[in-house]
Amino acid sequence: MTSRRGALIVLEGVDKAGKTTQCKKLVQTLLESGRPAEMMRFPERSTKIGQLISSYLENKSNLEDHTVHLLFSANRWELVPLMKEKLEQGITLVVDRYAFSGVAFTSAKPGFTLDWCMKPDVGLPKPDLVMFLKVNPAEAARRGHFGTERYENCAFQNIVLQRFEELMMDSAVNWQVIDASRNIEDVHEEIKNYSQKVASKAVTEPIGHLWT
Ligand code: Z5A
Repeated sequence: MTSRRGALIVLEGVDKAGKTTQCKKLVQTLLESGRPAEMMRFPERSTKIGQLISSYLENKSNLEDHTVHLLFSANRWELVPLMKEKLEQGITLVVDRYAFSGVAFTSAKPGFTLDWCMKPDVGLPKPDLVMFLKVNPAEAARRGHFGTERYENCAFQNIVLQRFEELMMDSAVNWQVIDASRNIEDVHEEIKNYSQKVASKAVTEPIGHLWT
């Protein structure tokens, strides 16, 4: 590993919280400040596993609940060599959803514990920072109606939010809750400040292992 690695920064949040908008703006700002940065997203729908997931999310196919959970996790693991390579090259990765979404969404289904859902993602590269974009459901609804993809309904999203809140109680992960109900620029300003601090600190630290 080079002595100056990139940081692993994750944005999580409820539906329509503005994750994608903010990931793109953050990458742009980091690049403008002279820091190599790239965006990644999960699910990464371009791989073979990602295509199975995409078809499931679009309600074009059905998959058993445990099976799809493991596929979401496998979709992250298949990208780990690339993620590590980039981080070690000094590239900061800004990631739109990660293992936390995986756990929050599956554990919102009946019969799944948080503990079981976390297991397949144990040992993934640990984010240096996870920002949770918090916006109340009424505000999110004003940003656009739910689409036709699986999970896009209010009742399910409320349970997902509760699961995220349980995950955020883990002090071993560097969580920051961001009030995402403000305008895009104000939200970006706060995200930028947290990210710049963490990116400077991460350069000399080894990449950690999630939930170990
Ligand atoms: N899933 C899972 O089950 N297991 C897993 O392991 C993983 C995911 C990783 C697909 O996710 C589904 O996969 C997702 C979780 C599940 N299911 N759901 N629901 P996805 O990432 O492909 O799609 P998405 O996460 O549903 O996108 P999103 O949540 O709908 O959007 P967003 O990225 O948070 O927001 P946005 O696209 O940036 O913005 C939405 C709109 O709001 C847009 O018009 C913006 O211009 C506007 N916007 C953004 N910010 C603001 C502010 N601050 N004010 C006003 N308007 C704003």
